[in-house]
Amino acid sequence: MSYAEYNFDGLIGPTHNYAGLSFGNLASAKNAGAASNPKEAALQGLAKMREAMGLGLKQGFLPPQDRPHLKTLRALGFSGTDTQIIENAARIAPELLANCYAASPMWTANAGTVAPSPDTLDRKVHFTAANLAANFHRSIEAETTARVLAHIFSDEKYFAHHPPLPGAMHFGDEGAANHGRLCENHGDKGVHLFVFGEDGEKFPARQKLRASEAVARNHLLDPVKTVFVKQSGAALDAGAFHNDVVGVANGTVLFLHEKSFADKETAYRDIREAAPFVEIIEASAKDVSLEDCIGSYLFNSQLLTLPAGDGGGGEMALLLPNEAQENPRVKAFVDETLAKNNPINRAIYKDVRESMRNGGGPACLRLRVVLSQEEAAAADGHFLLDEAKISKLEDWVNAHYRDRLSPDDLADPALMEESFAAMEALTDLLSMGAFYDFQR
Ligand code: SUG
Repeated sequence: MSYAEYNFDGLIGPTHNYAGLSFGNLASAKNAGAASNPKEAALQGLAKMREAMGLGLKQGFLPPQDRPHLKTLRALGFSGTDTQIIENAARIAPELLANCYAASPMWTANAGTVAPSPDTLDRKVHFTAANLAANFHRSIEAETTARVLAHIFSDEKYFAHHPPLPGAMHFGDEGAANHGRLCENHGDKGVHLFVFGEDGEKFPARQKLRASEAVARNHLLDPVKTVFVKQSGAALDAGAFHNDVVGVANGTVLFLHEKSFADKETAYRDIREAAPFVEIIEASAKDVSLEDCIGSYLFNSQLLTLPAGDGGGGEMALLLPNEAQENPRVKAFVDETLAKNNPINRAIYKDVRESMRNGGGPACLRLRVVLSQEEAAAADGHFLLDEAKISKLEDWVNAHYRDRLSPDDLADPALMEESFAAMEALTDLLSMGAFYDFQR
C-alpha cells in the first residue's frame, strides 16, 4: 500500500492580530500592539500551500475557528446580545476580548499529535487534539480543533480520535510542535520523538513529559520506537517556546541546533538506538547562535521529502521563511548544508511575515498527517487541496478580509459581524453545516 505525507496548513482567520498574548514567545511580545494585515497573512499562507503543491506534495488545510469566541466570553460572565458582549468585554476586560479574538488556530503544528497507521497497534491513524493549556487564548482552541479533526477524519474504520488531555498544565500538551517522526519511508513503522520541557529561569515550559507519555499510550505506539527527550533550558530561555523552533525531523533526517536538548549525548544515543538509520545534521553554536536561530526561524522550516521521479526520490527540500535568508550567518549555514553530502539539497524561501511576527514560521503553520491511499480517500475531500480549491479560498479571503487590523479595532462589533459572515460563507463552501459554536 502506498503512503504519502499530507501537510494540513492552518487557513489563517480574518481576525489575525498582534495582541502580545504569548509569554516566552519573543516575536509575540515584540510586535504587541502593532497593526496586522489579515488579508495578506491568509494569502501568504495560501501561497505557501501552493508552493508545496508545486513540488508535487499533498496539501490539505484546517479551517480557522470562530472568533470572537462568544461561548468563552459568555462563560466568563458577559451576557446580553452578541454586540453587548463585545462592547462590555472591550470596556471591562479588553485583555479577555483579545484572547477570545486570537487567530492562533492558524498554527496547526499545535492542533494535535498524529500517529500514522503503520505505527499503531490497531493500524488506525490516531489523533489527539492538543489542550494548549499554557496560554489562555490557545486553550480555547482545543474543543473546536478536536471537532475539526473528527469532522475531516470521520471514518471510524480508519481513524481514532482522543480528546485533549485533561488536567490543564499538569498534562500541558502543545501537539506536533514538540513531536517528530523518523522513518525510511512514510509507510514504514516510524520512530516517534517526543520533546518535553521543564521550566527555564526566564520562561515556562509548555510541554510536559507526562503529557507526551499519555499521548504515546493513547496512540498505541510501540515503546521500542518511542523516544522522550528533554529540551534544553538554554533553548527555552532563548525563546524556543516549542521545540520546532530549534529542530525538525523528517524521514531519515533530524535537522537541529546543537543546543536543542538538555543532554545531547544521551538524546542522540537514544534516538540512534530507536532509529539506526537516522542522519543528524546540526548547526553548532559557532555557526549559528541560538539567538540567530530563533530570530530567523531557521529550524522552523518545513523539511520535505520530494516525490520520486520528479528530481526527487528521497531528496529533501527546506521551505524556509524569508527571515532566514536575510540573516547572513543563517543563509551561509543553509548554503553549506545544501552543498554537503546529505539528503537536503534544495532551499525555498517564502514570505510568511504576518505569521512570523507572532512567532509562527512555515513549520508552525502545518500539521503533518501520513495517510495511505485508502485513508486519504476516506478523509473529507473539501479539505484536500488542488489548484481550483486553493483559488476559491483566495477569492473567499479577498471578499471577506480586512487589510489592516489594530488591537483597538477588536472593540468594534462590526469586526465580529464581518468575521462571522466570513465563517458562514466558509462553512457553506466546505459543506460543513452549522459547525461552529456561533452557528449553533
Ligand atoms: O503559541 N503565537 C503562537 C505561535 C505558535 C507557533 N507554533 C509553533 N512553534 N509550532 C504561540 O505562541 C501569538 C498571538 C498574539 O500574541 O497575538 C501566538 O499565539
